[in-house]
Amino acid sequence: MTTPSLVVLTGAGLSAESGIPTFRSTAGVTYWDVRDRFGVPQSYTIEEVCTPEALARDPALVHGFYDARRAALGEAAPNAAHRALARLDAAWPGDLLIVTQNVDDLHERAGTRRLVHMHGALRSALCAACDERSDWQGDLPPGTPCPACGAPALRPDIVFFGEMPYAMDRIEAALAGADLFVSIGTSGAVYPAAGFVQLARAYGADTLELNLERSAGSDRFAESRLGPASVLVPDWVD
Ligand code: BV8
Repeated sequence: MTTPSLVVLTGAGLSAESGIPTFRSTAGVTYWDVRDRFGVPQSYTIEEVCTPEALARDPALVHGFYDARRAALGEAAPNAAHRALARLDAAWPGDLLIVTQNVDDLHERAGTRRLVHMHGALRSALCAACDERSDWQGDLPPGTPCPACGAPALRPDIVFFGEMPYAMDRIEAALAGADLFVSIGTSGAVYPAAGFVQLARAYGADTLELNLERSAGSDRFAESRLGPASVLVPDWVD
C-alpha cells in the first residue's frame, strides 16, 4: 500500500484568523471593508486594483496597495491551521503539495516547505524588464531599480487578473497524481484555482472542502465541512 498523494489548495480564509482581510467572505473583514486602510479609493473594486491595466494607469495606487499589505504582514502571525499544515508537511511520507492563492508569508513562517504561491507573494518583487525576482521587505515605489539589471522596473510580484498564475505545470502534475485534493478557505470564485477540484475528480482523486461557509464550488466536493480553519484543519491533519 503506497502512501496517498495529497494536494492542498488554500485561500484567504486560511489567513482570516491571523487578522488578514479576505476578498469576498461574508464573515469577518474584507479588503472591500477596509479599502481606505490600504489606500484604495471608494471608486475602485479590489479586482480593479489587481490588474495590469490598473498598474499601468495608476502605479502609485497599485504599488501602495501592496506596500500597505506587505507592511501589515508584520502584525499577522500563522494560526493553528497554518501550523497544522506545517506539521503535515513535515510528517507526510508521501507526495504532498500545498498550493496557496495567498500572497502572505504565513505558510512559510509556520514552517511549510512543499509550497507554491500560484498568485505571487508580497515579500517578492518582480522586474518587468528582466523577469528577475528579488526578496522584498518594506515599500516598493514605482520606478525602483532592479538589483539584477538596474532597470527602474520593479513591480509587486503578484499575479493580476488576466495574467498567468505561477507554477501551473507543477500544480497540474500534482493534481494528476493526487489521491486526495483538499481545498481550505477559498470561495471558489477565481480560476484556474476554482477548477482544480474538477481536475482532481477527473483524475480519480477524492475531494474534501474545509471552509467557513458554503462556497461556489461546494457541490463539486465529495465532502464539505463547514467551520473555521483553525478548528477544521488541525482536526483533519491530526
Ligand atoms: C488567468 C492577486 C489566463 C493577489 C488575485 C476575463 C479576462 C481575463 C481573465 C478572466 C476573465 N474572466 C475570468 C477570468 C479568469 C480570472 C477569474 O477567475 N476571474 C474571476 C473574478 C471570474 N482569472 C484570472 O485572470 C487568472 N489568470 O486566468 O490567466 C491566462 C492564460 C494564458 C495566458 C495568460 C493568462 C489570475 C487570477 C489571479 C488574480 N489575482 N489576487 C492578491 O492581491 O492577493 S485573485 C484573489 O482572489 C486572491 O489571489 C485570492 O487569493 C483569490 C481567491 O480568493 P479566495 O482566496 O478564495 O478568497 P475569498 O475572500 O474570495 O474567499 C475566502 C473564503 O474563505 C470564503 O469562502 C470564506 O467563507 C472563507 N473563510 C473566511 N474566514 C474563514 C474561512 N474559511 C475558513 N476559516 C475561516 N476563518
